[in-house]
Amino acid sequence: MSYDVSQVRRDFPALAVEAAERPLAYLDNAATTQKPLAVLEAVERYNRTSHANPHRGVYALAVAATQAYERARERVARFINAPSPREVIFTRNATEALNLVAFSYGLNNLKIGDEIVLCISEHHSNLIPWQQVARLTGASLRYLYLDKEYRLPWEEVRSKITKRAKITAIAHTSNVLGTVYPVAEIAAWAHSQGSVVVVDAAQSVPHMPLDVQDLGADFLAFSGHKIYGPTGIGVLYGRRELLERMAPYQYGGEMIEYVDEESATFAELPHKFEAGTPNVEGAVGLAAALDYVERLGLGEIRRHEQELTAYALEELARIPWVTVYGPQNLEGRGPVISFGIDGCHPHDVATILDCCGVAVRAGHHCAQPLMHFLQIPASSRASFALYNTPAEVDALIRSLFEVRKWLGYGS
Ligand code: C6P
Repeated sequence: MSYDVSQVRRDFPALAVEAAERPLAYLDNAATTQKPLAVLEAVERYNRTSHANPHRGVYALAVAATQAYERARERVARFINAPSPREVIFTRNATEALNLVAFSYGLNNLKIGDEIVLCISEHHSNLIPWQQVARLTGASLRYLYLDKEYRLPWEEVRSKITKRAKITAIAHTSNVLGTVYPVAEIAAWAHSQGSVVVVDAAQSVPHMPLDVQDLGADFLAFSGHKIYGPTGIGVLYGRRELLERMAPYQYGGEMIEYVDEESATFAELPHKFEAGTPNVEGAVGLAAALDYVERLGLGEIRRHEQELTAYALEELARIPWVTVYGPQNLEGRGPVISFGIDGCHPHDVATILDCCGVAVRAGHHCAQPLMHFLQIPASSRASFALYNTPAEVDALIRSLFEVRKWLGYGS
């Protein structure tokens, strides 16, 4: 059966919301996605029937909570093809997962003379933790720069990831440009130089099948709320051998083995990295979201989102006062389109689009070094998800003409 987007939309109650007296065109999915009924119901069911503090009680309800939480971990492991659920650590979000790697692995394994290699398009969450760790250890940062087509030249990879590189931390997909970086090839090269590879998959995991083993990721991070799950739950995958050597990131309840007045020993993986009462309902919701996405099929989702992206790029290319910041064709790009409109500030663009019932994000998108590199202060950004439609692309394009009119241009 072909992908039926109108059927899919019925699964998402939030899409029925109106804006400016018309159906809202929600095109801010790179920021966060809406949740299907399957997720809302799974969270409610858990709270109604199985909620207790996991891993602590021996009574039946606590066992049910523990099982729900650990089943969710197994679900995540299967989704990303992690060799073991022990390599899946639940965090608050991708940001916390990346901080965990930076401060638990990076801080203890870097020294003066070592290099941390990042791409210039990194989100602040995969950049500032490394800046801080570099400051604390004396390691230095090295950036991979992009070409005029917003792609990463292989020469940059080859010349910058050298034997000095101890960590290569790169987003799979840029949240601004939509560029999908060839992570498997980069990881193979980085490993040949002796570097550990950290993949920020926040913007790729909702849009393509992802396999941590095929990618060659030593660590991989993503957030539940960008893949139709709840906020407040994220994932860090880490290779067991590395996680086992790492110190805990936070200290407290349930991450210990034995404690006396002066010292403590720590629990096995993954609990060593999950101090305090975890977000069980978040994990349950995330597992339901992954089930939902797999039921639709990531291949089908990707095809649908690529059609929308191709259509939007084609329409935007026809408008002389629009500049798209990102690859112009579908090859190696995701469903995120940043753009500028001549003579209009991106915040004005987003505000007027809101008056037309179109939700997009404007600003630096937590990627200020990229903005400096592109020599722009900000951009507007439309980003698509599995439930968006060509009619919503039309609404965006139509409304851009309104923006120009409101701001005093003829067309
Ligand atoms: N980008 C955006 O609108 P958190 O906030 O922890 O869930 O995700 C952080 C993050 C990390 N990496 C990338 C590539 C991201 O895009 C994001 C979040 C959102 O672009 C919010 S700033």
